[in-house]
Amino acid sequence: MQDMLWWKRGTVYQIYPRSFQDSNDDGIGDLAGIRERLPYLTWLGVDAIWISPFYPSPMADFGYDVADYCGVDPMFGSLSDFDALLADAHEAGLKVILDFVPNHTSDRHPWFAESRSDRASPKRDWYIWKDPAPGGGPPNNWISNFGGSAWQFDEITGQYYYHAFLKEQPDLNWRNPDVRAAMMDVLRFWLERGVDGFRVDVIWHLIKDAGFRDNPVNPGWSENDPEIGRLVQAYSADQPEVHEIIAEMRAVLEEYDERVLIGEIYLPLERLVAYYGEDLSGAHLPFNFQLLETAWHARQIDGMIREYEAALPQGGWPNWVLGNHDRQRIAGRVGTEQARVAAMLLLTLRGTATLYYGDEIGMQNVPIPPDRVQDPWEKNEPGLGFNRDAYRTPMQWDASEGAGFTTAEPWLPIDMREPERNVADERQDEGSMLCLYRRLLDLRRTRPALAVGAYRPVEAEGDVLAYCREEGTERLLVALNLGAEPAALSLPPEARGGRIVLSVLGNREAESVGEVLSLQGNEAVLLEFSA
Ligand code: TEU
Ligand code: CA
Repeated sequence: MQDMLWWKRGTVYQIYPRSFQDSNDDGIGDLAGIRERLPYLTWLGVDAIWISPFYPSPMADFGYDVADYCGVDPMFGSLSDFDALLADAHEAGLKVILDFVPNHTSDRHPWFAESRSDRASPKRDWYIWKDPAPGGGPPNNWISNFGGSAWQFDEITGQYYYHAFLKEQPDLNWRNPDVRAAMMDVLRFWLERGVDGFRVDVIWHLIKDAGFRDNPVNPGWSENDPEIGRLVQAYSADQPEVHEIIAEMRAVLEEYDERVLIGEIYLPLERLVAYYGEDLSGAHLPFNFQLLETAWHARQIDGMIREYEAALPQGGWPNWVLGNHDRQRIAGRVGTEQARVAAMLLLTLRGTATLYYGDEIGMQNVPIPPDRVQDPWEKNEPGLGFNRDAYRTPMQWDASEGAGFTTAEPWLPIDMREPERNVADERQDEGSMLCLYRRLLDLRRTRPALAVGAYRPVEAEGDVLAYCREEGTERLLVALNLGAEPAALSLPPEARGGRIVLSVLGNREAESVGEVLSLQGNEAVLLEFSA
């Protein structure tokens, strides 16, 4: 197992830096705060941290609008704070993955200032500029992911620029070789500093249709959906030429040893797996968001896992994501009881797992009073239920007023509804979500079948989902009850007489099972049997 690359056997922990730990009492998390909390992460048992953007930024989209790719925003600290964090993380055996945001810059990036200043600017073609449509108006019908036209008219030169997200986030023109070269140098800048890899923001967006054709209308869209869904994104993203760019990024990483390239991709399975690239020249891990997108029913999840496993290219390593800063908290979506089942699912499936900060203590979606809304998407399209602030609230470290996160007014409200839902209290309680996560992470490290073993589906019915994980002579069976009612699994012959290693509800360790494994409502069990 030690021969396996770290990013295959390891677990990634996503940190949203504004909300993890504030070290200087301004109510906003920072790099020094993350550094203080490294001992917690090693205690928990994760292997790598991915830190959402901390670069200099006007924060129109909370750091996903980058004004300098090679610096640190003073709000988060300095480059030397970053170096100190990286050194301590490595010392503690943790890898560090950065968030690379290549699709767009901030409108305050010096490149954009130069580009917009003059049609003859040498950086004009670094962004996507078009004349108004004949007769006026935007050049085509493309919509911004945050609502409204994706085109912004710029008075200075009388043309429109394209922005897939906010107008403060103009898209770079990745067809321009100078843009490519400049961005590859950004990767090298951080690789030289010693970072272990990148999570690449909206990687499937980088290349747009050369002819900028109108996107077709999506007949399935309804008024209560975000406006972006009104059109099918046929020409604005996922274009064949994007794979050359990703291969170029990958080649830069290959100049160094054991670095990882993760791509953020929201696409259907068959499109997603193309991002492994021809002969695996693309992303090592095209993020698999199927657990976020599939309805929480055993038969659907079972089918989805089988399809994903079957769709992987030869040699492509799987991965699973249970939460991120753009999606509802798992404990909010499926409930606190099922969130324990989800923890076992995430950490027993085959492939690299990515865990979102706070999910390990069962953090909830937090209601945000209207006067405290921060998310620009919610401000653009209010009331549709897409306020991402709800999943970005401060980490709950203890039961004190600022939750151990800050002593100042936090940038987003702290969830006070369940005072004992915090790291300090849950560490003391063996039955807590936190102790469950720690136990599962430990099993993943000590059981090769979980970390790197083969996956084999097991037939089950109703609310029960089951599969085996196998490596060498180690044989494990995972049975999860995705319902609230008791259920049973008739074990496949080879697993009969197996012994329970762990139940998410506790109290069944070492129990031996005959032909039928009984499960309480919301119970998930890991069973060991011999080959
Ligand atoms: O998100 C990309 C993306 O597609 C989001 O629009 C996502 O679909 C949406 O938030 C609902 O889940 C990335 C970042 O993760 C996000 O935080 C940024 O706002 C966005 O890119 C722009 O950089
Ligand atoms: Ca701070």
